[in-house]
Amino acid sequence: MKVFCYHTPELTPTDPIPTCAVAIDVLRATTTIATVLASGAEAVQAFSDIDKLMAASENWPEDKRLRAGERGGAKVEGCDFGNSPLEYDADRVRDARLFLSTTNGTRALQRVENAPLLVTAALVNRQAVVNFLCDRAPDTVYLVGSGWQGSFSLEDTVCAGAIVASLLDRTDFSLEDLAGNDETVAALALYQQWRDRLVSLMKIASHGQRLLRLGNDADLEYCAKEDILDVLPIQKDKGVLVSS
Ligand code: 3SL
Repeated sequence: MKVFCYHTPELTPTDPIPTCAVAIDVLRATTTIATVLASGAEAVQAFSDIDKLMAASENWPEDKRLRAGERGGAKVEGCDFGNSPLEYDADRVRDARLFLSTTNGTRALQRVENAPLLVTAALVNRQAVVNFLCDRAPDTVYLVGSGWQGSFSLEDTVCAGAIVASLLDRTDFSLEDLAGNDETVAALALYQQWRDRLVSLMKIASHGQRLLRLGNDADLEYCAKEDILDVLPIQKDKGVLVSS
C-alpha cells in the first residue's frame, strides 16, 4: 500500500486514479456525513451546486429528505440545515436521505468520484477508515483534504496524519514503505505534534476561526474528537454515500 496525501482537491491528480480515495473535510462536511450515517440516515447525496441539489431533492419523498447547504460557513437559504454535525437529531435523520452541498467538502468528493473505492474520513471515524484500509489493502490510497477554496487547511492534513499514524501502528509498513509523497510525511509530523491538543489546533486553524466567529464553538470540540463513530461512509453511486 502506498499512501499519497494531497492538501486540496485542486492539487489531487485525476490521472492515474487511485485504487482507493479518502475525502477529508474535518470542518465540517465529512464529520457531518459520518454523524448522519451513524444516526441511521439512508444515504448522503453530495452536490457541489445548490441548484442541482434543489432539483434532485424535489424528486425525493418529502418526509424522507433533508436538505443541507453551507456557503462561507453559514446556512444557505431554503435548506433545512447548514453544515453543523450537531444540528441533526437521530429521530429526524433515521431512514432519510441528506442532500448536502458545502463550499469545499463536496468539491473534494467530486474530484475523486471515479476512484473504484471512495470513502470519507474525519477524526470522528478515523479508526473505521483505517480498519477498512487494513482489510482491503488497496495498492494506492489518496488522502484528499478539502482545504478552503484552494488553500491548505490544518484540520484536514492533521486528519490525514492521524490515518497514517494509525496505519503505521496497525501494519508492518515502515513510513518509508507507506509514504507515496512528502505531504504524507508532513501530515504525520503535524499529527504527532498536535495529537494531544486537537481542539487547540482547530481553534488556530483559519476555518476554525471563521466558525468561531459564527458562534460554532461546540462544533470545533466535536469535530476534534477521535474515533467516536464506528461508521464508514462509502460511495455507492456517484455522489451517493452510504454506511458500509
Ligand atoms: O467547506 C466545506 O465543505 C464545509 O465543510 C465548510 S463548513 O465547515 O460547513 O463551514
